[in-house]
Amino acid sequence: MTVIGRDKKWWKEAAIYQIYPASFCDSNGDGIGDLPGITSKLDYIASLGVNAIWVCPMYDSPQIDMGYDIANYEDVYRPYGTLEDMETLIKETHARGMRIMLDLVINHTSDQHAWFKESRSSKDSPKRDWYIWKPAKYSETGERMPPNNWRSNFGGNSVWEWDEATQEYYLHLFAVEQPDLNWENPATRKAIYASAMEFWLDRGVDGFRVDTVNMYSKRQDYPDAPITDPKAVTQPAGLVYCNGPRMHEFLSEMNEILSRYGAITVGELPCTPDMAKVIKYVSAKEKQLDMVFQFDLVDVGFGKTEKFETTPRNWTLPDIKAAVEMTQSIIRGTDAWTTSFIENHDQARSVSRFTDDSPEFRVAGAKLLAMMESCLSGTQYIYQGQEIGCVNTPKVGYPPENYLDIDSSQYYQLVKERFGADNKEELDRAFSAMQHLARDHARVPIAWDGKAKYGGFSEAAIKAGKDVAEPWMKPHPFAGEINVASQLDDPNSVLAFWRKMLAFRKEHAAVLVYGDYKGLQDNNKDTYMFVKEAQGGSQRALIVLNFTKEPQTWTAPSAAELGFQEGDSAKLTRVFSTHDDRGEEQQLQPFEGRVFTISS
Ligand code: TEU
Ligand code: CA
Repeated sequence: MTVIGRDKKWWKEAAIYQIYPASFCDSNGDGIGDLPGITSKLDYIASLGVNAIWVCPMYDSPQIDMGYDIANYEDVYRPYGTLEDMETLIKETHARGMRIMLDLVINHTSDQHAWFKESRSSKDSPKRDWYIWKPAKYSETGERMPPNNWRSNFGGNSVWEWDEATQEYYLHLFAVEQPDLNWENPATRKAIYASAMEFWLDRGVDGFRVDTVNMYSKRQDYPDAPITDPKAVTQPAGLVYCNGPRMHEFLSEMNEILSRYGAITVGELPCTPDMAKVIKYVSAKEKQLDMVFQFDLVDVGFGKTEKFETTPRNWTLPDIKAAVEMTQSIIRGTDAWTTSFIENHDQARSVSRFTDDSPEFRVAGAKLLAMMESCLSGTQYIYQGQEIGCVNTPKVGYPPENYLDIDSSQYYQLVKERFGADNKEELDRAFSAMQHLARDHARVPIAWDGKAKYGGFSEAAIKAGKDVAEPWMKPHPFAGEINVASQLDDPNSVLAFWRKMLAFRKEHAAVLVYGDYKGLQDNNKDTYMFVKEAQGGSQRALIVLNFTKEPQTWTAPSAAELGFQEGDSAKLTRVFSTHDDRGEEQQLQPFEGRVFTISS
């Protein structure tokens, strides 16, 4: 294991806390989270030991895709607050020594954005080519057909929408209401940079999470995607439209602006299984992005051509190990940087997906995953609610009608259309998949106080004696059991564990944040073991994680596996555990995790 020169940077060592405005904290009792709500929780966030926040889209939007459909980059969605509230949030975040990142959504806008309204107004509009318009194709029998077979990210339909008025199709890789911008036009790019980036950089934001960062450049011949789902008309096309020919040229252009402000970036990088391609985005010398989110780990258990076409827990531990290897390996022997995360607003709760969320095991499961995530190299991200071990909403007591996200509701609709609204078996199969994987689970309002109305989502308004509205999404049926208030002073809580874990990670940054990763016993289906090694081999750690609800015996790896010469003796010293009682040396309790230092 050799580590090449790895520059230290504040953002590499940072833990970054992701906030979903609609569901974080409601200050005025209208049932919708808002900016003053976020500001009111900054002390809580800082107390976790995080260094920055990333706020999901809070821009003016019709909310077809919860703000990822932006109508105006330079204004705030009114129910969340005003520009002034944003200024306060930025100022107050900085006052607590934290940085603030915003979501940069520039592959597409809302169809309500002034640019698109102008673009669709006529074929001669000066902004016509700010979006991607194409004439129809016709079949032999004269039937109108879209330009190619690409499937949109939501539902199963085409990425092309026919515009009656101007008799052309426009491209939307996501919802119909999210038309893709045309990055080929330099004037469009300039306007995007000014409106979406510089406007906010000038107001003091410290960086961006860059949405769908590899989709801006499209192959200009718009080829059909290969047929991988023969029963459907449209085909999954991510591998065709991601990482297009001019991607790196566009990112260099963006980087010129971002670097003037010293802004940091983390790009969302779907559909990029080729590690050489990933490295090109995050190698320091390429000056593109500081880091990316790869999808290997969060996609574990997804259906092959459609994420919901699967059954709960359709994975084995070696799949998780292989996924982690993908994201950890990109820094080995390179000048690239990586990220460590297991949840975000597009993912169901990790405790439910990867451990066991029954009352007996969910606390241990949450701590186990916290330990895994915190011992991996790269910049660490924590999603709101992860720190209290939130779990998915259950099947009983949280019916499909409560799922509001466009991704899951369109899928459920599709199943109804395909199999009939009375096909109980198919609908139940779809519901099971949603209960396991829907994005909705991440978007359920945070329970601040299990004893208060609606889980205390609007606690400030309640305290002020206001009559509060029911949250925009139904509260979690387990809000009474899993909430912030009950964990704040409990030393055994998931919350208390996260605080200790993050402090431990900082203390051992050389090995845990900056070290090289090596997986051991990759075929073991029950226990996950990996070694971390600091630059030059000066420090080493062994992490041992029991991913089952049974006790597991484990055998210490050989000296060679631990990075020593054959025949050397390697001493293991236990320095951190998920469980307080030490238990037996060679036996792990259900979902127990341990960290050892390794010395000669
Ligand atoms: O996500 C893009 C993305 O590729 C996926 O994670 C997407 O959510 C998935 O294909 C749906 O199953 C980003 C945002 O994170 C997401 O919330 C937005 O919906 C999407 O872009 C469109 O802006
Ligand atoms: Ca509100």
